[in-house]
Amino acid sequence: MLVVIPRQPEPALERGFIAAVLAQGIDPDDELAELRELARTALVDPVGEVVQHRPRPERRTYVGKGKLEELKHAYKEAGAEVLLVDDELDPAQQRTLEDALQARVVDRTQLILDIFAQHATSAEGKLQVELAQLEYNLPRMRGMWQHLERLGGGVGTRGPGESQLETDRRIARRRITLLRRRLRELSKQRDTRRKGRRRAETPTVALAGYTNVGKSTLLNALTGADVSVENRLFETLDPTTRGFDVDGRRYLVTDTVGFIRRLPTQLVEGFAATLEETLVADLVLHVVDASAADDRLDEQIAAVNGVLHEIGADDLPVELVLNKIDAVDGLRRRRLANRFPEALQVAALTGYHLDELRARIAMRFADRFEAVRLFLPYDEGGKLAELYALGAPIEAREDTETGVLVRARLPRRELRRFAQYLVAEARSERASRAH
Ligand SMILES: Nc1nc2c(ncn2[C@@H]2O[C@H](COP(=O)(O)OP(=O)(O)OP(=O)(O)O)[C@@H](O)[C@H]2O)c(=O)[nH]1
Ligand SMILES: [Mg+2]
Repeated sequence: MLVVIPRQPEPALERGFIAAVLAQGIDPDDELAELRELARTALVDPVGEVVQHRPRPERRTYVGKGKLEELKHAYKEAGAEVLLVDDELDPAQQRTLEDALQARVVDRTQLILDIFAQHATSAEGKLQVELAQLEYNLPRMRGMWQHLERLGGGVGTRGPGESQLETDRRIARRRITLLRRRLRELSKQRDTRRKGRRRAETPTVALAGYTNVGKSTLLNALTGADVSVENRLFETLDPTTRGFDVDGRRYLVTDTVGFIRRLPTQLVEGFAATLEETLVADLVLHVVDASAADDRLDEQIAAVNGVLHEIGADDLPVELVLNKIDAVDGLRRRRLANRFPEALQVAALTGYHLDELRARIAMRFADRFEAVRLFLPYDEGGKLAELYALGAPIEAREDTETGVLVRARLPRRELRRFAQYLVAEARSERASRAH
């Protein structure tokens, strides 16, 4: 029998209205483009905007008293269902706006937290998001309850001598402690995996960059991985590591969470463990979207450098990679080449210049290894195992009667350990015969 499965309807978009307070001289279009992008990623359709220019947000009403009236009006006119605010609100501002508009108010931090919650797939990612959400909510709990009390809502059952608010906070704090502990354990496990890679001396490259610049696409293209790629923000939350080979040498590439300007502090902390993957890399590929307008490009580069600094990764060697170059015309390519003469122009999507990128990566590590010939006698069998344990690529291996002759690339700092087994190129034949 034929069973017809109805197609999943496209998720309906909520109608969102944007409110932003901007300092004089800032172009609202530029500034709000990102918030609109965030909104769409969170399945909210931005249907209107009110922008207030003032040096800083007003303490109680955020937009200022006079502007609040205009906002109320415009919000209603637009038939919006939720108000999105381009800042992190304090609880009092949030309450004032909710009351005035009789609407749900979501600030920038909460919006980003929601997106992270939607996109978290691994157990660790989910724990990190939950921790960040609790940390965001904890100082706001008082506000929540006061809100209900003022509206005459019930406050539930309380333990003796304890208000509902205190109970909830206690539960939340306990959960935060638990989540932190669990995340520390997971981070330790990752450490162990990482140490394994260290021991193998496999060069590790971390992809860092603003969200949606094409990091995952690049990982896939370089290594044949199949990490999810979407034209939306924060598609990737969990680090993925895959390898590729150049001339028989293996290189590992790690793709991590994308950065954003003003990344909520709760997330920097929550995702510090994930970002550590960037920290322990030998080389950072700072991927940028070459098709972005000049000032957005500058802003994104600055934001990424800021986060790299914050996690203590700013002394790592960095290669700038201009991705999406296929979406850029010849003139702009030349201008970019002038501005960033060192940077490789690539297109992860079409594969353009990826061999060059692989070669560039290999070059950065070239001086780390030395090509050697070793003769390892059978009666010192342990040495051969040691050599393999290094993970150094064995380029050739020949078994003779008395031992094994290998051609390998050794990490420089391991050379001494094998010094007595070194054989010169020309002597190798003789050496193997003599043994
Ligand atoms: N034209 C063009 N588009 C690209 C290129 N590389 C990636 N894209 C597109 O850019 C969008 C984002 O790509 P992702 O690989 O998901 O970007 P990301 O940096 O991993 O993004 P997050 O994980 O969200 O931080 C997708 O629509 C890709 O198809 C490229 O070289 N050229
Ligand atoms: Mg990604």
